[in-house]
Amino acid sequence: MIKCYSWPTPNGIKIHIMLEECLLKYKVYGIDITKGDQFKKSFLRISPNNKMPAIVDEKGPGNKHISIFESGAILMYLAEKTGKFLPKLKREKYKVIQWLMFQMGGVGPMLGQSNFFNHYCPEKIPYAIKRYKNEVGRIYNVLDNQLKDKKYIIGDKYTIADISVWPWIIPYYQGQKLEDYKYLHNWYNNLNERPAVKRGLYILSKKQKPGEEIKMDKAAKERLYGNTQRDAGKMRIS
Ligand SMILES: N[C@@H](CCC(=O)N[C@@H](CS)C(=O)NCC(=O)O)C(=O)O
Repeated sequence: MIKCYSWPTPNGIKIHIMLEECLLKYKVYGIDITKGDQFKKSFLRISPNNKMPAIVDEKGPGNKHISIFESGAILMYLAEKTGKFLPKLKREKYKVIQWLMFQMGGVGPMLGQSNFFNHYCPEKIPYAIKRYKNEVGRIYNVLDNQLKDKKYIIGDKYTIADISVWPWIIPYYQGQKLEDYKYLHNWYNNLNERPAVKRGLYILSKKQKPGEEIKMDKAAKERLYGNTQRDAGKMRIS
């Protein structure tokens, strides 16, 4: 049994989709990041970065318990555990890994900042909004180019690269007109039809609807963007 500690944001949704695609046995525990669940000691023990998602696999390598944080690492782990969505041949495998890293180091952080300055920042800072809108536009163009004449990001195989990027393109998170990016748009719609993607999107959706702005009061904003966030990095866990 895999325990998945998560919340329905793009980084959480990736893992929900992967668990469904692999038909794994799992249980989801909601980590409500607006309420501060990510700072609880029990969670920091498995995710010292105070961010969800994280997983615990009771049957990890050597049939021993393992915990993993960082959604890219979790996707790689689940892919290797099941032998799905990550090719074995090195040349193909590294094609997937480079796009997965592009998602982790580019798509996620840049779209995340764009969302912050557009939706959650208490001040409207035009320069920051424009800077991230341009960066998101650049990333969309990179993906659109890559997907030209391809069904999936690396070609004809659906992989964890697709699974990692897809939830970030859900309307609202993008702040762009998806129709302006023909190939990315087609790819998005194509994946949206996958039954496991539909099931993955449903997970925890009663608590937070995917694609909708996260409701945050003043205390939640302080936890996520204020001194609580900075000081969380210092929390010692034993
Ligand atoms: N690089 C991390 C990012 C995870 C992340 O940013 N999670 C956010 C929600 S999408 C979170 O847990 N935020 C809580 C906090 O910042 O305290 C991953 O991909 O797993």
